[in-house]
Amino acid sequence: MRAFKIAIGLVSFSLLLILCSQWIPQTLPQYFSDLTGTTQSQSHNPQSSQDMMDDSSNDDETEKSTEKYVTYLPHSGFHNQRIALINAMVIAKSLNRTLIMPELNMGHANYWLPGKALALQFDDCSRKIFKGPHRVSLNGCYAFRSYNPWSVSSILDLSAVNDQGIRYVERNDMSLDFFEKNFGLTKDDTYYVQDPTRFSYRIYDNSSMDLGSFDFPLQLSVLRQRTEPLISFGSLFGSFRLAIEPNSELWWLREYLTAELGISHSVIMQDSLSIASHLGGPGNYISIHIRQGDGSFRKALKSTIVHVQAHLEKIKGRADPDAVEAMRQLSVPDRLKACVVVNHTVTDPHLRVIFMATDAHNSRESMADFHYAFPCMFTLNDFSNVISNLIETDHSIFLPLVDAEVASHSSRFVGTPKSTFSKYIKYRQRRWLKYYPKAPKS
Ligand SMILES: Nc1nc2c(ncn2[C@@H]2O[C@H](COP(=O)(O)OP(=O)(O)OP(=O)(O)O)[C@@H](O)[C@H]2O)c(=O)[nH]1
Ligand SMILES: *[C@@H]1O[C@H](CO)[C@@H](O)[C@H](O)[C@H]1NC(C)=O
Ligand SMILES: *[C@@H]1O[C@H](CO)[C@@H](O)[C@H](O)[C@H]1NC(C)=O
Ligand SMILES: *[C@@H]1O[C@H](CO)[C@@H](O)[C@H](O)[C@H]1NC(C)=O
Repeated sequence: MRAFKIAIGLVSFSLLLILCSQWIPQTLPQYFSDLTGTTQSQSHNPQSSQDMMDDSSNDDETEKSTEKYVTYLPHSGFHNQRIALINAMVIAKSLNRTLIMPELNMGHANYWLPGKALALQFDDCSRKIFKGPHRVSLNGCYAFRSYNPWSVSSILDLSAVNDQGIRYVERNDMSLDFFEKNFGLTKDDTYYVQDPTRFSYRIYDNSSMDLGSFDFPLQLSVLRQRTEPLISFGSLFGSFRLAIEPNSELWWLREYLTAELGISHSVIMQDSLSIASHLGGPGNYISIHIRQGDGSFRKALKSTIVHVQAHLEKIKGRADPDAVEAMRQLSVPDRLKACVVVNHTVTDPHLRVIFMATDAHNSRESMADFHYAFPCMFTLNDFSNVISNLIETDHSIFLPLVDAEVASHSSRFVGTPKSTFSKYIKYRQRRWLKYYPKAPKS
């Protein structure tokens, strides 16, 4: 796949070299003319798009030329990308357009930039990064130093998208001329929705909600009037991006996709279910998520642990400090076995089996008190024999997804306030719980 991308990159790069030295500076400003504000609106020019289609004569041409598309630009961590993707799917459904889905970046997050700048950065950096057998770090592409794109369908289960009748195609190339090369769509065929700030448009479905932290409203009913074959958004990230009334049709669609769009990568699933079975099987353990690695989460670590621990302490049971102390004496592997066979309904709640998903590298050191209080609490590190396949094949980027997946198969989950990673687990855990009729409801 990488080789293929490199080849595509090289071909388009040489084409660009031939065409571009004059073309880029002259055409880019127009290419991105601002169409959302007070400036002129461009109408679709059927002539030019027809010409494009005629070049590649083929039977389903007419269908292609009447299809309308919507797309957006991704950024930030995996869970934020997934939220943006779900927002885009809801918009595509509402506008009855085919969603052109960019790949998921599983590497280090690239940051938000205004749409225009982000499109240019993707074009420039994705080409530079895949230019040779070794990634080269080049000017202006520091944010892409570990850019690692995977098609959405290789990571997430899209069957719910299909059963909702949402049409999509996958975009495997972030160059600016992608739409022209693949769909014959030029800048004249495109309506650009600009996002000069990170929270610019809030997208409304006839809702009376206020703007919150967003700058201006954008009505789906107005977007529905656009005749251009392609509507191109900048960022669609953020849980509050769509202003849709609770219990409205689009609200249910978003809830449904949020619950159903789960991780489907087979190696991730296999490792996760193996770990879940060591923990007593799906629905037979408690899970928590402690996010503490950066920014506001680092500052909030103490209060996060207090919040999570308060939930864990509420679990009913008969206090049995001697049994808890005896458990502490065992080595971690022996303890795992012992914790799983203890009859939890009659013992101390501190002996419940707990899986902790966390971005802490060594929680047994950094959260020693917490582990001491709950000796039957385990983390991914305790299953190095299971995850060695991912580590040894250079796929450690998937470890957070294994963490999330294991945590999703619990009987009860407590997460980190405000974390999108926790939100993902919460939706998935609730969804899976429906499949475990005998899971303790405690
Ligand atoms: N292994 C592991 N990594 C985690 C965990 N929680 C967070 N991380 C890391 O931190 C990143 C969190 O980023 P995302 O949640 O994807 O995106 P974000 O924009 O930072 O999301 P927030 O959690 O809302 O800040 C993940 O991609 C992981 O790299 C965890 O429980 N286990
Ligand atoms: C939605 O779009 C498809 C494909 O362009 C078209 O066939 C269909 O009639 C549209 N549906 C509605 C309700 O407009
Ligand atoms: C939008 O909301 C208004 C009032 O809130 C209502 O009268 C109207 O029917 C709604 N339109 C649609 C398309 O739902
Ligand atoms: C666990 O303890 C409860 C309560 O005493 C009892 O009803 C149940 O049979 C026990 N289960 C097992 C597997 O021992």
